[in-house]
Amino acid sequence: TERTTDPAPHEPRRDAGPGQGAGVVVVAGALYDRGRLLAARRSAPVELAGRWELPGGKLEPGESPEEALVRELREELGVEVEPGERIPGEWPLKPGYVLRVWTARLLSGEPRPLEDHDELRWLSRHELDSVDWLDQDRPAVAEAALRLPPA
Ligand code: DCM
Repeated sequence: TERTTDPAPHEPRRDAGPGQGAGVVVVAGALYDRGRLLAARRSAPVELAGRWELPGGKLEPGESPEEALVRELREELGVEVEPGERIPGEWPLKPGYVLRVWTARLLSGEPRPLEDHDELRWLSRHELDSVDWLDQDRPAVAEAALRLPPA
């Protein structure tokens, strides 16, 4: 979820370079239900709108990544999830931002595009290439596909 105030004091300068830590961590969820993976189409900002992603958002101060994931998916999709394992790897976003992905299992609720998205789709393994994923999400989606539980 994009905050309207920019940037908060805990966030690094936009030109933070190597040796300045991970910068802003964005956590996203590979959310599974009955052998399918959830894909979410972004509605904003304009340069990302229409592209598909694993839903998530920025870590807030004091939060663990798992806590941030639970909060973001509650806010954006209206569901409760249980985080699982981290998908190995880390992918650069805009300067100073990195994407890290966890698997997650749907506990309750039916995902709805409440914030940041205008469409959601549950994709089975053979449907994963049917949407235009954000470039930075593609390696995570490939890894997530390897972990798709049976239907
Ligand atoms: N982002 C991304 N891939 C994701 C989730 C988020 O590239 N799976 C990017 C989009 C934004 C930033 O991370 O530039 C913060 O996301 P949000 O606006 O959802 O908080």
